[in-house]
Amino acid sequence: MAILLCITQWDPVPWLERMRRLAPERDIRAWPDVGDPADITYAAVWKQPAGVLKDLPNLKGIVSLGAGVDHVFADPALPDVPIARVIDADLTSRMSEWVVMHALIHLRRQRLYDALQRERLWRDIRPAPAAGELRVGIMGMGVLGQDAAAKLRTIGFSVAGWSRTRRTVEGLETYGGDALDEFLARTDLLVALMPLTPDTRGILDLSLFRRLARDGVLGAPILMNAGRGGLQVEADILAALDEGTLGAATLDVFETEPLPQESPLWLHPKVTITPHNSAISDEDAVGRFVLSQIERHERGLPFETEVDRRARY
Ligand code: NDP
Ligand code: OXD
Repeated sequence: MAILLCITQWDPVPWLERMRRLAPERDIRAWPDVGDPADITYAAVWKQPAGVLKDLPNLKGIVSLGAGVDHVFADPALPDVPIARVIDADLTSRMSEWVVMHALIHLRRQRLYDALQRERLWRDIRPAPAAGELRVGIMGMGVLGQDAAAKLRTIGFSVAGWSRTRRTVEGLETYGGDALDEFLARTDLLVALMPLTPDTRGILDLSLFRRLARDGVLGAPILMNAGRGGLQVEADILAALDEGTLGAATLDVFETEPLPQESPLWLHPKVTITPHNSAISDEDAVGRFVLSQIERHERGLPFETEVDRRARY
């Protein structure tokens, strides 16, 4: 009975040390040092190489080391065992910090004030709308979307949410999958917090941007994406910014990560970039969560955060 950490694109060494420290009684290994594949009963993964998990004959479950599981499903030879993902209060809270901070930066036009400061210019930009005049629309009303919505509402933003199935959230305007146009038409600041699935890939494209509200207080609608880079068509974001369909974009995730040096997004004056760290996690908390899910499963209970294999999130 061993746990295999199967990690690429992050340094696996600190994860191996962390998991061994958190569960010293356990046999924990890190790919590619699998040992006897028959020993492995659980895998904790971040972007596992395709085909590695299918060679573990006694695998009983897979736990994503992140909230998203698109990286798990990218493996065409994924074994048919339950898959869990991370839900962690610290991660959720940090994502909401990112959403609230960047929503306020747009509302208060902080990027313009940064530019004025560099020119030593003392200028008051008007109009200066109040939070309640900015209609924020959150695409993806799951764990992250709902927390961000609640925190934005506390500040006074006018918030609505869109999800596959319509959610009922007290005090919040909500829309279901078939009401996308209605949702977009009332949205000045679009926040994408959706998983990457076959249904959502490329959803943030020019045709969608053109359906956003055109009568907002900031002049042109704004895009913020912290879900996954695969949701967005970067060429369309650039085209939308250049034709004025979008007024600005704040992006934490990208089609290719790290964002290639030659990407025009880097130096675009209307683009703000963060390096896929909007929800930097407390890694010990994530490690403890992963171990708690494995312990549950060993006791014969289902994972608390098992994902739907058909929906892929
Ligand atoms: P949840 O599974 O809790 O919520 C996902 C939401 O997206 C649900 O409301 C769901 O609808 C909605 N959704 C899924 N597919 C569709 C669709 N086709 N059309 C409309 N709505 C859809 O996920 P979380 O909130 O925990 O996380 C969301 C994503 O955020 C993760 O999958 C991950 O990609 C990303 N993430 C990014 C991080 C970063 O650092 N940038 C950190 C952590 C997560 P319904 O309610 O009907 O199920
Ligand atoms: C996640 C992420 O999915 O960090 O948790 O992107």
